[in-house]
Amino acid sequence: KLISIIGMPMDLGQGRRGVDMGPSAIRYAAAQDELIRLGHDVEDLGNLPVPSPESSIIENQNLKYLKEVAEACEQLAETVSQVVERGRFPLVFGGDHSIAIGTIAGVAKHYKNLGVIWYDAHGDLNTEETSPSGNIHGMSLAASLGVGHPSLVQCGGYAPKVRPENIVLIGTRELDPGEKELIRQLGIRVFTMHEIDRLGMARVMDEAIHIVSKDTDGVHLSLDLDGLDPKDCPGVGTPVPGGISYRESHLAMEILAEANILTSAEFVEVNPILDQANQTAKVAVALMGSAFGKKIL
Ligand code: DIR
Ligand code: MN
Ligand code: MN
Ligand code: MN
Repeated sequence: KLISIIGMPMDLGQGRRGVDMGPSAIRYAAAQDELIRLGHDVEDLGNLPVPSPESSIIENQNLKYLKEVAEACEQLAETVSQVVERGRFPLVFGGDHSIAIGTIAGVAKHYKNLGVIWYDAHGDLNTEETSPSGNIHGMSLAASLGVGHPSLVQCGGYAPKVRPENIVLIGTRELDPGEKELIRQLGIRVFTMHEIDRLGMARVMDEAIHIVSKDTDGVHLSLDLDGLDPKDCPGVGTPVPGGISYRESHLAMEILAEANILTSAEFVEVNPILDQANQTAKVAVALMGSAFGKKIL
């Protein structure tokens, strides 16, 4: 594959400092070398500019740093779109999960129907009205579905980016009341930890792949490292116990690589300040390896 790495040092979408260093941590864990070893052509476009909290102000406690997040996502959408136009695979390093608004905006305009895999402990299906935190990283999937504030929903100048029937959530274990309501309303397929425990990851991935590739012409993987168990990925801002294991996650990525359906991906929420010796970034890179074709034999 022809892969273009884009770093998005965003920490305005949530409340804990340090996730802006996620792209550096992932690069330090040698992501590019790993992908080159697997035979891919890899270019790194560097980081896009994102304002720091010190140079920004919170105007609305229910939509923190709305203007800054929306502007940065517009830039990301433009950069991602250019990568797709050049026939390359956009691989975005976060940064908090608010950046998915930009990544998906940049990708989705090149597809009639984009499938999305949301690998996360959370649903990220909040809006200004339902969010208990006002943090935009908990609203990015809703915005991509066309639900939420116009500055987020209209990223890239069009909406919606994805249809509810073409997305799956995997690893879900913490949902706010408004998110549960939206899931019911839109009929979104959610593979919670319960389904992973009961069916096993192999069956969950088979079903998930069926859903995101049915009547779609592209599939985006949005992987929040807090989808994994905090024992394996301690360097995340909102850890939730009882998560997907390291092995299950490798299996999930290997099954995705076999299905060969991915057309873009992002790895988000790596926070080196909260991490133990860059373990979470190393897991991100190991999972990228599997997603891009690494096999044991
Ligand atoms: C919570 C946390 N549902 C919120 N969301 C997180 O603030 O909306 N998403 N951590 O990854
Ligand atoms: Mn998330
Ligand atoms: Mn999460
Ligand atoms: Mn479909």
